[in-house]
Amino acid sequence: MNEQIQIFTEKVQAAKSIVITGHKNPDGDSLASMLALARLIELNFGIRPVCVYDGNIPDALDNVPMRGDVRYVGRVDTNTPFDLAIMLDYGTSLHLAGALPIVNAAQFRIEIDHHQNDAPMGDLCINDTTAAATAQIIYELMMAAQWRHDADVVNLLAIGLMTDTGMFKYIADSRPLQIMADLVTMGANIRRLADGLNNRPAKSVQAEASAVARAEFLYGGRLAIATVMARDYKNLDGRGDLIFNLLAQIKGVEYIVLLKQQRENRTGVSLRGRTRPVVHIATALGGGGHTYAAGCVIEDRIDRVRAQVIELFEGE
Ligand SMILES: [Mn+2]
Repeated sequence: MNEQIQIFTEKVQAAKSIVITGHKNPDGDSLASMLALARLIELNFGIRPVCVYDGNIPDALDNVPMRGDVRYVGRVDTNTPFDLAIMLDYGTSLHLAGALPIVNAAQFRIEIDHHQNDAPMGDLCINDTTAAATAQIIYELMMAAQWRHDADVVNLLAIGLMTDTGMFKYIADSRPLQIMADLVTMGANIRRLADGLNNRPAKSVQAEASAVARAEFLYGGRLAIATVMARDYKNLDGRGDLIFNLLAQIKGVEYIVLLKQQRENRTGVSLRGRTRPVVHIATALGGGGHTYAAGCVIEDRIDRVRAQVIELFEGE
């Protein structure tokens, strides 16, 4: 990490303009990591990076510190290329979506990520697939480099860890808890931060609860399928986490599928496995993701996609 910090420092010091971006439709880790790193760079190098996103930011993240500092990609001047682009929590170039041209135009690229990525775009890669969140890698960088930080940085890193680990339910080792303990010592207030994430419009919670109420259960109750039709699709906040949270509480449910009718001929498929992998199913459908959380978008009608998905789960 020391050599990486040295290159990082040189590149940031040499840059007159810096852009930070992450995956489309930022989640808590992606958004909080961008803002935390931007603040760290401002505090330690005296230059203010521009944070850019594509897609939508969920209402649940409205209370995240510095939320107003992130700009929609369509509102960023792309005529002058940035000296340095930093990609965080992005997975693959595809997920950068509208921010990809900005990244491609930059003179130098640094990526910091915990996703598996077979084709990294960074000239410098600070990647760690064992990290529970990108916020965890930024914390490690901050400590190793002895960067100055403030309350916003501490709270942002805490939010990244809390959201990406499902409040520490999905951790593989004790490191995220050790880091969280440090962040609490530095002033992060878990209760206040967690409550700040409870910020969703009623219609959004109701749309997801209704999808749960209408869910179907197949293969002896091991596969739960929830469906959101086009009229309700706009009311989903982020990825429909509530749907997964509720269905995962049902005895015997092993796999959860969320089918989203984005348009007449376009269906989003999100897959979750409680203890068994689902990524191979997503891959078979032309998508990908994490071992237990994966998905894809298929240019086809929802009823046909539903039949295809059910068939793929036969034998699971
Ligand atoms: Mn992440």
